[in-house]
Amino acid sequence: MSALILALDATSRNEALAIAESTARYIDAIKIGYPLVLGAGLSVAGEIAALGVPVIADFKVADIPNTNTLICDSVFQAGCSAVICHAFPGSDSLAACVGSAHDHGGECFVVCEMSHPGGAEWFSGGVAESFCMMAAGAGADGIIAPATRPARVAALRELIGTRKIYSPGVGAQGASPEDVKELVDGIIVGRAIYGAADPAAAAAEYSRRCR
Ligand code: 3DU
Repeated sequence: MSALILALDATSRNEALAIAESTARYIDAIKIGYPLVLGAGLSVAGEIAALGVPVIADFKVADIPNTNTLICDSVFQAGCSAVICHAFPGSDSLAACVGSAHDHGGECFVVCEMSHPGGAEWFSGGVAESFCMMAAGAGADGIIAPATRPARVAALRELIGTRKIYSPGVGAQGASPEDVKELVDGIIVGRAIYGAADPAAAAAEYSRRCR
């Protein structure tokens, strides 16, 4: 049983808010990122949060510690509840993201392994495990792991223990909720919901399948 997180990668404010409103009752959080924020501005985060849905900022933050702090502080001041960052810039950069999140009463999630085919080229084979240990060491609230590779999610679950795992790759990337719903805390679905003819009906169906 898993939560359902909508990856709202629509690029217009009005479309995004309409989808957020119509799907809100079926989803547990909305993940926003560059596609929406570059089109609509960061203030859209607060507008979505005002609907009563927690907002996760997927900026895959990956810079020096000071810049990471500036980015994450902006994200939380805009009304987001969580931020997603990369581990590869190092433990000090990661600590800056976790520190900002916790200073604002929010959460920080760390990308450990990506869900697209190219994600297996680099992240698998020990790197993801290292990132997972870095995430735990930094006090992160959870990690991002690929629904497209359930065996890898299971391996990372062994390392991350009871911290949360959010998992993208369901729907357009080919994975099903049933592949990982017993392993993860949240399933991230984007195009299969926001790109559906009836996003609310699609969200209702994914919600049913995540439970
Ligand atoms: O493929 P979808 O349309 O369901 O969208 C997946 C979302 O999750 C999208 O926002 C993408 O940027 C994000 N994501 C991954 O797909 C894979 C990752 O490893 C991390 C984030």
